[in-house]
Amino acid sequence: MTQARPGRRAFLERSALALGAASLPLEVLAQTTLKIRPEWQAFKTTPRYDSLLKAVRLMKANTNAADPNSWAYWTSIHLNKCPHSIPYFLAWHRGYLYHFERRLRTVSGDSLLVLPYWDYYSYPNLPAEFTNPNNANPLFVARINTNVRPVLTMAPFAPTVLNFQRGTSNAFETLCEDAPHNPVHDLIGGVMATMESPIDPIFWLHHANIDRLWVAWVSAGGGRKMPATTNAYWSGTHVYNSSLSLSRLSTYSNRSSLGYRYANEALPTRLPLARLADPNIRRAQAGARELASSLPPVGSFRIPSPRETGKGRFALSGAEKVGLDENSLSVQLPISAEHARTLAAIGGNKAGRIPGRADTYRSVHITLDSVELAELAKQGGFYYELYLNIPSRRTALGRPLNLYIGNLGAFKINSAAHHGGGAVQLRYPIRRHLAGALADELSALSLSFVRINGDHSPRGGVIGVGELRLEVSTEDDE
Ligand SMILES: [Cu+2]
Repeated sequence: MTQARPGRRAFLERSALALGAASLPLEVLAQTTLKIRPEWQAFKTTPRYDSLLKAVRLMKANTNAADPNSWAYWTSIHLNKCPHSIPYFLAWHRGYLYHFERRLRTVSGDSLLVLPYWDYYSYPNLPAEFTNPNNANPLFVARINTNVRPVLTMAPFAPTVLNFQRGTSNAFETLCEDAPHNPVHDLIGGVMATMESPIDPIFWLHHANIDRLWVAWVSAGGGRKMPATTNAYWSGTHVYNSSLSLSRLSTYSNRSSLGYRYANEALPTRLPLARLADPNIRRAQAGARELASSLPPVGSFRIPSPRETGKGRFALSGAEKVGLDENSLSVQLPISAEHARTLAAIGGNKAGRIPGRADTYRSVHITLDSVELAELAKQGGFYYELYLNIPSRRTALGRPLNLYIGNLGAFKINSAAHHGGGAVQLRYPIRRHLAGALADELSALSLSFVRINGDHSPRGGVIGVGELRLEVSTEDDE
């Protein structure tokens, strides 16, 4: 299929502009038709399916990790360079998939081979071709769960999510990485829960789907906006290794620079049915009384003293040694009247003070410090949604506010451990306008870890949190 264009010359000029000189593949410049990446169910009925199997087989058989024709070469790029929880998550992976797809064509000898995507919003079960444990099946690896329905969310597609890049508020990139990206890694488990996730062939279809959701988000319009091509955001280069890179600007548009599109570029409009019946959703829709009585049980923990926890950071409340297992759990976060005033000030005029301290605090976070994974949990297969329970506040529908602040699973912990070295610390920002609401709670504020399981999730202790804290910070992150 050929996309209507102003003319071939204009296209070549635009492409030349968009691609960095160091990474100019001439065949891309010469390309005038868009390659179409299909959904797996359609892909597997085409001759391209055999080409993919052939490429994966050959690449897995090649044990020279320095050779781009080997499977290990692509895993080591992800292990060493992938940006998670930092800017360029989407754009970096777009370029990574682009280079990988070209390599699949080279290895298979099929110039028409494209990467398929796995649309789990339509087909929440891992495609059967990936789960057949036959030795000769190059798409099989050991995993924990095969159905990702419990972790899907519509949050990134909400009409209020209008910004793109991490670091802005209501940002698609931040939300989409948070979910569905992270929990799909987590729930499938096995290597997918680690930084070596590209070993699992489903990694590539998962990320093609994430890339597709980005394309769909842009084309949905409604005020959703990317940084302009002239924005400094697009200057510089994505680096994959010492000999592989791509200009950031060329990852702005899948069509005009990279020459591909997706068979379906519409945002999902609904969750698969089983998720609609999920018990956690019912809980969130309960009335005030039911909600209060159905919060996950409150554990009892030692409360650390309020104190400075780093430069410009102060812990108002918290809990020590929080252990997570197959059950959901709530942790109380009692706040002194003095510190409630600090929160109210942050919520009111963006500047909170603590008596006796010189700092001016501007943001609020939940910080999980010294997070550890039990040995059995390193392969994932589960995850937790984190909710701040603010019972005195009501949603637009009159329900008590359970504020989703993020999630926690093996993928995020493995990633932080790999990139950060040392003790793992994870931070969950709380929007400033809610700081005043936290201040109103004093003793009623709590944080819930809602455990989400698949069919074969591990039981027993999986995660240890050395200290959980409600912190204020001098950073202004909104
Ligand atoms: Cu990923």
